Amino acid sequence: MNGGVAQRRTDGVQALSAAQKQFFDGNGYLILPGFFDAARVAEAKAHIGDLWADRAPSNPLVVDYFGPPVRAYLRDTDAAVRDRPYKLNDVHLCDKVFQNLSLDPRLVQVLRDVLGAQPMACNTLLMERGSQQAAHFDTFYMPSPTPNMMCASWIALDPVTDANGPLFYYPKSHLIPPFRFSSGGLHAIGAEMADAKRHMAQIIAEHGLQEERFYPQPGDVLIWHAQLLHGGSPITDLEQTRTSLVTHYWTTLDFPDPAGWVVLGPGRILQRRGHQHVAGGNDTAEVDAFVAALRTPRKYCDSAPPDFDPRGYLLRNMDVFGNRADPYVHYALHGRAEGRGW
Ligand SMILES: O=C(O)CCC(=O)C(=O)O
Ligand SMILES: [Fe+2]
Repeated sequence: MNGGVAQRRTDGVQALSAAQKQFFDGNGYLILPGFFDAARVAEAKAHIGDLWADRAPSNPLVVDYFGPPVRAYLRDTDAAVRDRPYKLNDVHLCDKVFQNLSLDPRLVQVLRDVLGAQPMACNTLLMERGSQQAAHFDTFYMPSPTPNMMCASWIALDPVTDANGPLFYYPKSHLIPPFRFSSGGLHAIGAEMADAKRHMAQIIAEHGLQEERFYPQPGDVLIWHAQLLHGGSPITDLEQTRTSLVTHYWTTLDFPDPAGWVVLGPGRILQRRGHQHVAGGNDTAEVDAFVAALRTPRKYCDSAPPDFDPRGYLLRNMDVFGNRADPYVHYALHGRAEGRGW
């Protein structure tokens, strides 16, 4: 694992050397030790309490936990949920402290080196405990329009041990041709997940992939490739927090229209999109407001069938609306091949 550790440069700039880039390309991940200092880590950790304390109706944050209910507004969620594994969605859309971690100026430089393009944060997950998530490819959930033009950063805000559910990953798994669903794409089709699971078990056995675990200190960062097989190990001690921020990045190559970006500063771009959807409210009104605010890149509007109805598409495919995906973009990239209607 040491080979994946990037050396810290003394000039304060952390862009990748040729050897580091080569390591990432060959192994599918890279570790950046001590990337964020203790003050940044302490600020972020303390700030989570502020997010939970904000009970105002205007707090848009949505939390997933092992329910029921599984998904709820943070403002409506019992504080006791904080003591169990949960994921806070897309805090980067509205919170400066976490935006500044996900899109730290030095981090985006590293990501640009890794991607060979301008990164654009598309999703974040803030957790205070391990995810215990089974092995997966992130492309099951959010494949970039152009394959492999995607990566993720995992920022440690706590020390990680075997007891608090370390991130695990299979080096070099990104080099194996990915599993394709019946659509021909990488986006998961629920009914075919059993086949995808068999595929993952098979490539682990056939390629002799060896699991590695990430045992960071606070402030360490791990970056992984779109197609790196990874997940969260089981937690054996729920008392130990494992605070971490995961950010997934696409690139502006896939979303070239600046109307779809929020620019925080040079090279610091996040995708312009809404928060996750909590079912049970007034879905129709929420879909209407979302559709009215769409700023779809022209090429996706032009590619839709003449009778395509974005509102009907979202109402019929609430999972798409749940991710606040642009209906035109989603249909062009996934929905058409998946046989989705409107
Ligand atoms: O932190 C973890 O346990 C896994 C997170 C993960 O796989 C992700 O957010 O893509
Ligand atoms: Fe993941």
